[in-house]
Amino acid sequence: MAAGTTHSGKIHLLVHGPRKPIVEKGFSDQFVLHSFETTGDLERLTPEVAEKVRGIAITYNTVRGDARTLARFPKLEIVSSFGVGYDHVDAAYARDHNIMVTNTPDVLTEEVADIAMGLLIATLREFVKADKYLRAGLWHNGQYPLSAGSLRDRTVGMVGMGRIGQAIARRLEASKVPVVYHTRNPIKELPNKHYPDLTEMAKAVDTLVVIVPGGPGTAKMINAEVMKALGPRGVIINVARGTVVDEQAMIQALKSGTILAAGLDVFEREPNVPDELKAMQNVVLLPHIGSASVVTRNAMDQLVVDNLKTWFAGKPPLTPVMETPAKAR
Ligand code: NAP
Ligand code: 8YV
Repeated sequence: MAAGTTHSGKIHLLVHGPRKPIVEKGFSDQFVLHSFETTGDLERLTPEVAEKVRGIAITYNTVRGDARTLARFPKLEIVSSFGVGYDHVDAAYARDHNIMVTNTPDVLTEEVADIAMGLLIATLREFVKADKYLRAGLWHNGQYPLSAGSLRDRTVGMVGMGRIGQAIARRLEASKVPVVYHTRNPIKELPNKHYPDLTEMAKAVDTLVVIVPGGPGTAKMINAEVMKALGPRGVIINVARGTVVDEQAMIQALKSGTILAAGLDVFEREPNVPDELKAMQNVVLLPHIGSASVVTRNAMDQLVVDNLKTWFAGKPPLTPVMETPAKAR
């Protein structure tokens, strides 16, 4: 018998979310794949199939691995989720029910850091407005106005200094921008100043780059008080999760001049973006494209597959989340 199979035969996997060629083609005939693209589609799942499923691949964060969903699978051993953020999976429920959860860290770190750096410069130096100015033929009437924002006279406060936060900080430091950071735990290997209090850091800097996980622990942590502390030169770049910033408070702060500008890759209720934000000239808005290149998304898809294959080969998965640390089956 091949490693990882049982006497009752093949390993049944649920593929939940958009179809991905790397996932669909990634498994040998030792596996049986059941594909359901949306949460609505999952309602067609029969109890006979649910009873057999031992692994789930979540292929995008538009579908959820909440407790209700996971509870439908009595033999579930592992949830292999796409994306480094896994706020769409109930990892505490999984831990309590002996279900392994994996995510896709590292393979997207540099890509997301590139987007954060690009978004920061585009916001400060008004790339989108300047592009529209040129296309409208306005250059013939005169030079584009000087930008109020610049990277040259700024200090960046990183909100989150993990894998991606440190990759962004490296880019900023290469650009000669001073960097400080706020996390719950200081990192002793880092020379940068650590602020245990976010508002105190906001008072000391003029730019926040937000790259913490989503979920209840970080919900609306960038609130009206933090924005007031950041001040009228203040710029917020959010590449984390929309839930981390109080979106309504940010709209008010941008309107009133409490802060200068924002660059946003993520929103509270994606893909819905408030009309008020879309109407503003001092924001740059991206449709959650932090990791969205072919090369990086392929690497993420492959890691979703490899975590499942490694587990069912009887080995610890490659990238378990911290709630369900590595162990073999
Ligand atoms: P990571 O290595 O786990 O880093 C997370 C950082 O956040 C750590 O420095 C952590 O430090 C800090 N943190 C966690 N909870 C905090 C809290 N309550 N208050 C302050 N700091 C807190 O994760 P990563 O790989 O850098 O990814 C970070 C997040 O980026 C992901 O979870 C995801 O939501 C987001 N992301 C977005 C995109 C995109 O497309 N826009 C792409 C990839 C990732 P402490 O534990 O010491 O607090
Ligand atoms: C994904 C992300 O695009 O990895 C993350 O946490 O936000 C993005 O890379 C997103 O999770 C879609 O599933």
